[in-house]
Amino acid sequence: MAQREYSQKRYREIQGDLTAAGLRFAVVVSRFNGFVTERLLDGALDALSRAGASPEAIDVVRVPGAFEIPVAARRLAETGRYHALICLGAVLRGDTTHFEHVSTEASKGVAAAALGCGVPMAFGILTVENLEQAVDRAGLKSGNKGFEAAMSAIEMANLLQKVDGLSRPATGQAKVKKRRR
Ligand code: INI
Repeated sequence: MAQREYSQKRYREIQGDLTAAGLRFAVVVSRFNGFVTERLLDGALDALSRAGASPEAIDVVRVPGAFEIPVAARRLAETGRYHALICLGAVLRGDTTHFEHVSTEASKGVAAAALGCGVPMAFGILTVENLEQAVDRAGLKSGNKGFEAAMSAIEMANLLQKVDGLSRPATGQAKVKKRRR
């Protein structure tokens, strides 16, 4: 944790490193629009391996569609096995309002699952207008959102490990309820 000087103030900066060695991850990936989600998975696995995660520390879990990602992610997190999860899916707008329901529930569900169990869950679920936009974000023109999601998961896993290691001050303890683990 580096000490930085900024103007007159001194403070301690806490942020997560981008190393995955010694950490365990689950990647939850939906089969729907598999042409796109398999490329997101490739990107996520590339990021994890380049950051030093060992293959034994990565579980890939497949679900039917983006709607099913939150419940699987939550159940996986509750095992206590993983330092972070990476949620990958692709929701493409169609002719009906189905898109809105699936994308809203997937995003709200992942956020609620992460907050509910305190395990970081990176959001790598594309919500796009068409296949071209999806492919662009799955390794073509606009990078690979699976790779980016995995990097976020690595950073958050490291950050929360540091936060969990912070000590309480001897006096003047803040009145907060300790999270149950
Ligand atoms: N699931 C997706 O992952 N992407 C989509 O674009 C999509 N659309 O548009 O229908 C989709 N639907 C399936 C949904 O996620 C569930 O699997 C299904 O409703 C069963 O619960």
